[in-house]
Amino acid sequence: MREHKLLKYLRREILPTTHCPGCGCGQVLNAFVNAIDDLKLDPDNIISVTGIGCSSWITSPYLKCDTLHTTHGRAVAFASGVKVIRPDSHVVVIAGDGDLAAIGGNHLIHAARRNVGLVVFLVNNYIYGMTGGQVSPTTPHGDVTTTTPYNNAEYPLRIAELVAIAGANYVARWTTYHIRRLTTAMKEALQKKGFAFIEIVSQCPVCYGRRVGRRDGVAFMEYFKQSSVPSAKARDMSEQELEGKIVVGKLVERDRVEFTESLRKINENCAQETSTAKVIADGELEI
Ligand SMILES: Cc1ncc(C[n+]2csc(CCOP(=O)(O)OP(=O)(O)O)c2C)c(N)n1
Ligand code: SF4
Ligand SMILES: [Mg+2]
Repeated sequence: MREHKLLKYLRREILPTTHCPGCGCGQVLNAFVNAIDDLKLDPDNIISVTGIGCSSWITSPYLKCDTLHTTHGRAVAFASGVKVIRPDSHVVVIAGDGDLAAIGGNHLIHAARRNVGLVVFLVNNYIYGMTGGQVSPTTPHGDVTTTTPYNNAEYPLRIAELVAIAGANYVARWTTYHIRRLTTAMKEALQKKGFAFIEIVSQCPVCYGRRVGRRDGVAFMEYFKQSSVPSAKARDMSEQELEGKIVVGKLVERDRVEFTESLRKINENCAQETSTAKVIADGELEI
């Protein structure tokens, strides 16, 4: 029997995954593995860094590459360290909206500002899924969650726009409905130098969907299809018209110098200056 071409990228001994039926995490893994396969990337050259949450289980431990399952909110900080030592590897962070936009928000903003050469996939399911459905910084205004039982008084963070303003070289937003566009965007992000970020709007039917009347993955696919607006069209729409819409597409692409490349240049210059200084000092000693 012929084996599925993508199975070689997965640790089959621990499949099936822990994700609930209808969860978007499987779609994200599918898109990512397709992107790796299309680009013919060597998994030995990919280092996956995750935080804590259902989304952080997408690659760790299922993807057959080096995976670093870190602490909640700190995936970007760990990954930045990894990138400094392994600049030629694809260092990929996958984590949730709680992990990257709440507790880890400052790490995210400043890694984007520094333009560290990371690929970051933020899986935005609008909720803290793993811990039972608490409100997150991306939960829509007015939604009921376990910690906002009378509905959410806060307004959601437009996290992709924030990362774009912070200075990332590549920023896009897609949903799990746009699976082919998402795969293409992942390939673009993996090939981009500098900080590359994709907000992936995904579904948690169990902890979020049942509270807002979308009880399975199909209901979410219909919702994402109906609510999405291409970024080019959104530019001509007012804030009121964009209320409740999901703006999808590439938001930014630029070519600022990558952080670890700048660091290496500084180090090289310092090393040269130090050796020149040493020659002079030695010379003086000789005299
Ligand atoms: C320092 C710390 N604070 C809180 C927690 C508890 N905790 C674990 S996962 C999580 C939220 C997960 O939400 P998100 O990052 O959106 O991931 P999801 O499960 O929705 O994919 C929280 C609060 C923790 N493990 N560590
Ligand atoms: S709780 Fe939600 S996010 Fe977590 S695995 Fe289940 S459906 Fe997915
Ligand atoms: Mg979440």
